[in-house]
Amino acid sequence: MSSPIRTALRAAAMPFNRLRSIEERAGIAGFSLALVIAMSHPLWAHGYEAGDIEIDHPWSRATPEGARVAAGYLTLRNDGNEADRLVAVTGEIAGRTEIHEMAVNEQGVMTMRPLADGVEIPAGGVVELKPGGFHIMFLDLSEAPREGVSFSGTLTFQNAGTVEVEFAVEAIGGSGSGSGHDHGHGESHDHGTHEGHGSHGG
Ligand SMILES: [Cu+2]
Repeated sequence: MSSPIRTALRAAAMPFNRLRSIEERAGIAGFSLALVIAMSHPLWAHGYEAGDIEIDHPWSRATPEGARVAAGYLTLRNDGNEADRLVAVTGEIAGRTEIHEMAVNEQGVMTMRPLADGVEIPAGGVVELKPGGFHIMFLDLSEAPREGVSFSGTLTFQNAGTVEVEFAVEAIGGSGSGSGHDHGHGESHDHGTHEGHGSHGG
């Protein structure tokens, strides 16, 4: 008797109720996993792909009255074997868009600067664009981002090319969690410094 046949016979002899219990266990595990994922993401979390780059939850914040700029955030994961770069972004509400880095300078002041070469996403790495760090800056706004009204845009990667995305818009003070609450990690800095862009935004 060859071994594949013996394996098949052994499988056939497996009691039915044991098979069922394995199925049930897998089902419960799958359900639990789905529940954990559902609980850790807001219902409207969304993702995109461009080549080896996974893009998670592009979002922006509603702006205070009269603001001339808005920020954009998202998470980038590089599943490839080569580094890539986010080199350009567009947003339908913005005349132009820059990629910025926010950091505390030697004087202890929060500043931001445009990154001419964009942001690198190392092979196998994850880069978060988030309040207080790397972010997208929408300038020359034709329209203010409004809470609950997403706007479309594009992301261009050096290797992975261009992909269309939707930026979900949270409340003023939103943190990207979808809860609409500011959890108080000093994000008010963003608003203050971003306002400064208005002077050279027109
Ligand atoms: Cu900025």
